[in-house]
Amino acid sequence: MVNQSGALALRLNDSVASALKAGSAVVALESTIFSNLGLPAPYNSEALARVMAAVVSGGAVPALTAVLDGEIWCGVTESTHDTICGPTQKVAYRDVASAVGHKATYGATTVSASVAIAAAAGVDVFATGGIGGVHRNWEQSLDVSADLGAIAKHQVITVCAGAKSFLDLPATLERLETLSVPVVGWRTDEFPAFYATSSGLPLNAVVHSATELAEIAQLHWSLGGGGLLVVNPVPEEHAIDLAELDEWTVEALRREGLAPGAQPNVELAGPSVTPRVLAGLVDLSGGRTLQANLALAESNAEVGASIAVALRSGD
Ligand code: PSU
Ligand code: MN
Repeated sequence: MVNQSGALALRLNDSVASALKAGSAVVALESTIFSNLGLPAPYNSEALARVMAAVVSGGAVPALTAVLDGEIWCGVTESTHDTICGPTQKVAYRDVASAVGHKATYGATTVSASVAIAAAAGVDVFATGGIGGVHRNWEQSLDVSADLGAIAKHQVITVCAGAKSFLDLPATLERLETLSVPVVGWRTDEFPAFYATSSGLPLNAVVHSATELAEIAQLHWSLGGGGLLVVNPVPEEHAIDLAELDEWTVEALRREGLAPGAQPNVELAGPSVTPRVLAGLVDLSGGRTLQANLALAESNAEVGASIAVALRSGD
């Protein structure tokens, strides 16, 4: 996968290749949320279609990342969408090289892998649902998502609805501060809690427009900064009350042996935690977290497209 000049060989579909060549707006997307590890079928295909359409209607080209047949893609072709929505292995940043080496049929990229691939392709905006972060009980498990380090490292703007609500949100914000990642509220001054519009945790940066955000990003980059995190709350009509969400979360974590004080379930440690807890929440909420997940992913794609467009017009 490394060409003769030593540069990484990335596969791009035609529309992404032309957009990058023309210097027009592109928004990278991850594949894990659309795979069997993210949303259950048939909602994953619906989510993929809605997210792609939202990027396009926002005036940008979607670039869905994945490892397919041992090749790294930034903008898979539409013919692979059924594969994308199917069974897979989770490929974080550290796993990309070995997935290529082992010629993985389908490796679903997480946030950490996607921002790295986006940066390598020259794409400066990435949209997802919720990022990984510091897990509750981190004192015992040391489980901190690689998403945070990758966001800090690459000059890519990540648009999300905050970090997944079953994480330790105050600790996640502390970690982002240590990593010097600006956390910018999209028309909000509180850190959103994924399915809930607000966590009660204050933010010190708020923007009301894509132009404003693009200016902050350019300045951060000219100071040698890495990624920025834009946090866009779930659309109001799908928002779930924080207290109710917290009850379900405690129960979903308990089911996985992850409640505070419980012995961690070693079998479930690491990358399989996120999919299992998300599935537990869908069950406990009677599907409401699923609808919220679709709506917030679509909304983040729209915001991402507007930022990608604003970054181009400021050039
Ligand atoms: N948020 C979701 N569903 C997901 C994820 C996040 O609603 O499937 C995935 C993303 O790909 C994210 C990853 O990068 O979980 C983080 O996993 P971990 O906590 O193992 O780093
Ligand atoms: Mn983890």
